[in-house]
Amino acid sequence: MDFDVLTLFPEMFAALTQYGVTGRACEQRLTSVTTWNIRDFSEDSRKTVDDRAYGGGPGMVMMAKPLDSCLEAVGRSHLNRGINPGPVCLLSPQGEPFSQKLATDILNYRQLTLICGRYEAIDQRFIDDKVDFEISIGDFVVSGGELPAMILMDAVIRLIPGALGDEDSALQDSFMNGLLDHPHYTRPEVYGNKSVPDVLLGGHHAKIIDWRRQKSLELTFKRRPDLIIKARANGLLSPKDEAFLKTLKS
Ligand code: 4GS
Repeated sequence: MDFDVLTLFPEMFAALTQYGVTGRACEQRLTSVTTWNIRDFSEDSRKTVDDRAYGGGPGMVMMAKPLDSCLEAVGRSHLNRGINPGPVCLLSPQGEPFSQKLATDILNYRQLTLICGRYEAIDQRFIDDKVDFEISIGDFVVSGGELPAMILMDAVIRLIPGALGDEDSALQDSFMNGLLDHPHYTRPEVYGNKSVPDVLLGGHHAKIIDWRRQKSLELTFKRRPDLIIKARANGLLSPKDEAFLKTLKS
């Protein structure tokens, strides 16, 4: 899975490409992140990429032309290398809410181009003509699309087979089963006045699986009842799960 990223701050992506799991995936060529500086495609000597909004109001708007030219260069690079360009995605609060489900869907693309906005907004004509879909990382506003793009790529890259060590399979992650994660413990066995739950020390594998599942269900029921309803609708809750949930309601 290869990413092309249009941005005014390409240096920021070192945070993704040079550290931890995502850094290793880049090193191993399991993925590639190619950044394109939108400012390099500005037409004037001042390297302008934004202008005042028609109709007035505060904040600047990113001009369509530099974005268009930059995207065209990305397209040419794909053509030159004989690869099929995938869709163009804009990170914006107007997009579809990002989720583990979306991350697994995106993993199916060979290539994805991400547009990172800055300033107040992007000229709508560029969005209408060139953007295939918009994704939001949450109902809040950040100062640029770079962190949202990195969050999206991080969530996708760690799903690429071989990106995680064998022992921490992505399938074990919280949310792959539609529920919140259960609590985890490591050494020492007693910390302060608190001991690790007995069941985790007993070595009874089936009991441990059941305990973790119940803790997941309990926490999800308390904090995110919306996820319980979704998991039920998606057929992710067994009769045993439902029986346990009944004990929580009373
Ligand atoms: C988000 C978000 C965002 C919108 C970028 C205003 C600068 C900003 N992008 N999910 N212009 N939430 N973008 O806040 O994706």
